[in-house]
Amino acid sequence: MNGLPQNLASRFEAYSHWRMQLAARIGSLEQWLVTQTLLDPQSQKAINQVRARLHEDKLILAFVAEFSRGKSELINALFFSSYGQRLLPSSAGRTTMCPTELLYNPQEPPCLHLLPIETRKDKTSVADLKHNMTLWTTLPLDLSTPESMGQTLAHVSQLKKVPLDTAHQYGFFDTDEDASKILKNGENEVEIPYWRHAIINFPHPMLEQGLIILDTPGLNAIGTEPELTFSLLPSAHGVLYILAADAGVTKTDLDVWEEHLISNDPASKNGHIVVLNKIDGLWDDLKTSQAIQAEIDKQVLSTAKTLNILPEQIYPLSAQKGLLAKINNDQALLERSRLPELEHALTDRVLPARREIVANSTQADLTALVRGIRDLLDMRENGVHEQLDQLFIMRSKNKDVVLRLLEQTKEEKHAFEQGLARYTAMRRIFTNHTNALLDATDMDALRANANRTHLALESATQTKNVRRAIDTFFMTLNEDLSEAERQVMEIYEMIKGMSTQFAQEFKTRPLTPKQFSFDKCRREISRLQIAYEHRFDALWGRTARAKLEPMQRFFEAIVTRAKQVYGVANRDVENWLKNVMVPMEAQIRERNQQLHRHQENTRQLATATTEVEGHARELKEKLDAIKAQQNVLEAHLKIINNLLMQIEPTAQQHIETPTVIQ
Ligand SMILES: Nc1nc2c(ncn2[C@@H]2O[C@H](COP(=O)(O)OP(=O)(O)OP(=O)(O)O)[C@@H](O)[C@H]2O)c(=O)[nH]1
Ligand SMILES: [Mg+2]
Repeated sequence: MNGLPQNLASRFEAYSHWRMQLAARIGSLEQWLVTQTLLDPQSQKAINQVRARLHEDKLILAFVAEFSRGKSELINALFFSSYGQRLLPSSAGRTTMCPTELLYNPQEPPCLHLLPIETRKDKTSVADLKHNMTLWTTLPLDLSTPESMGQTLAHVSQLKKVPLDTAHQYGFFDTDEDASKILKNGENEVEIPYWRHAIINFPHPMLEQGLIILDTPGLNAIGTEPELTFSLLPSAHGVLYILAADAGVTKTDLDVWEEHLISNDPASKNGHIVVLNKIDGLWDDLKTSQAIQAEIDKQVLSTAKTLNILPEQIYPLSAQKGLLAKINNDQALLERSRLPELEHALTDRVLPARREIVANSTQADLTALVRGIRDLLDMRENGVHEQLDQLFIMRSKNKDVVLRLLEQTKEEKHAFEQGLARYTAMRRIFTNHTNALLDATDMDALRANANRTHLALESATQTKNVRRAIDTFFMTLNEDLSEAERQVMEIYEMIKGMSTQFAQEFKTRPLTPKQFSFDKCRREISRLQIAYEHRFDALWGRTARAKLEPMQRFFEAIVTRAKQVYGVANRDVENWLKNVMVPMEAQIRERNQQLHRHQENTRQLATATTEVEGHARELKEKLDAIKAQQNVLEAHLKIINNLLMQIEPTAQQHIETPTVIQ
């Protein structure tokens, strides 16, 4: 390294390259395992999933602030300066009127998808509507000129006038205070955003590699979609909160911070980066650069104090000058804009953190798989050793010994069959627990819980009843999770007991079944509950009585997120259930084949003992082949491990523990 930090784009490219390399290495391991018939269909599915996840990995960066702090300008400066002009509309006053996602999906031509605001009339969430693109308006994106692209993207600023009643139906101006503020001069129409959500499909190099940028409208905007708070922001890997040096930290800035960014979860706070934008407003030609610097430092300190964070978490910069400097290739201005310092923060904090998570989950999945294959090869090796021992005895050509051996293999087979019967009985109990487990976190149960809550909300006339209904919803979720955890524990203990017994009886290595935990799901649900409590007070603090429509929309956003969390938990638990028995089943299959081979060999040798020498040679060759397989497997794993442990040169030391496939 030459001491110069690489820029965001090249580091992001390096991250994508690392993912692709890892996926390719795992692909060659898979191919080799297939040629060696060491991969059962279930494990093949698992390894395929690991590869698919590496390919599809996304990094979501969200930009959050009160209106006009410069979110869109900052996105333009960070990612789109090469177009020589502003791509996303950025202007004084409210500009971005709907949450806007920038991403790239190669299956579609470049375009802008817009979801009409009218879809807010019914309760369907944006997440669900993403599966029904017929309701969206799609405009092609002409990449040939930045001007025409800019014109198309200007749609995210569109507004429309509707009667106040209609606005109410869409969830705008819900509170008494909001409604009294507008319609001052006798008008009966109000302006609302034309669109509810926008998705820009755009082949930008970083978006092609899996970056998703989420630009949001001024978050204190009246009628902000609760889904943004409950699902879009919590799924972001990095959240940038933007303040403007000219405005300072206003009451509404603080509202945004408190409602959308503060959570009691310290881990999520680490992903937040605070930007103090528009420092060019402090560039006074009559002041020395030291005096200007002192002024910026003072603002950073007071902002840190107000937000109760460390001053190091705040990046003072000028997005506008940064964009201008990049367009004009003006290095001095770029440095003065201090935009590169934010780029370094993103590369040094957000990227390595994501990489660490991806490395850890890949490692966890591979560890389980590899353990099964190692066990299988060990068992094969032991089996051949056993046969060689038998042969050794055979050499004595003592008829009694041979007969005893024949008897012994018969007994072994009988014992194995008894073990198999026990195993079959256990499978039935396993199925019962599995059903109880899947019932506990079933989507239908969640829907029923949500419907009960909706009914309770409809009959609630006071805020405290609304709160009680939603609290009950969360309590039921937590009870369901406790039941699911209990079932997981039962299943785990049962399999562990069975494999210990199996290992004792058949002298195999005892298997430790893969563990499963609902911790992630619990954390997400509790994060959702904290966000709900924050939002609830803010939303209903302003109204004396509970109102049904906004409340239902608010609650539906909570349900949407809970469904996503349950969806992930269900997928994970199903995968676990599918895979948890696989190593043991492989052991049983292998043991069965082994016994079969033993019996055959003994029988053959009992009749033609002269072939003993030739047979011993064959067995030794088999042993060599198994050893060679073990070596090739370890060589593959070494390469994968090296890739997993690869730490980027400028990454922070927080990747302390190397990931090793054990
Ligand atoms: N002087 C100065 N102006 C800036 C800077 N960054 C943004 N602006 C201006 O501030 C205004 C608002 O910027 P936007 O990017 O539209 O702000 P936003 O946060 O996206 O606002 P909404 O879309 O309304 O939520 C625009 O006129 C920008 O040109 C900056 O660093 N310095
Ligand atoms: Mg904007």
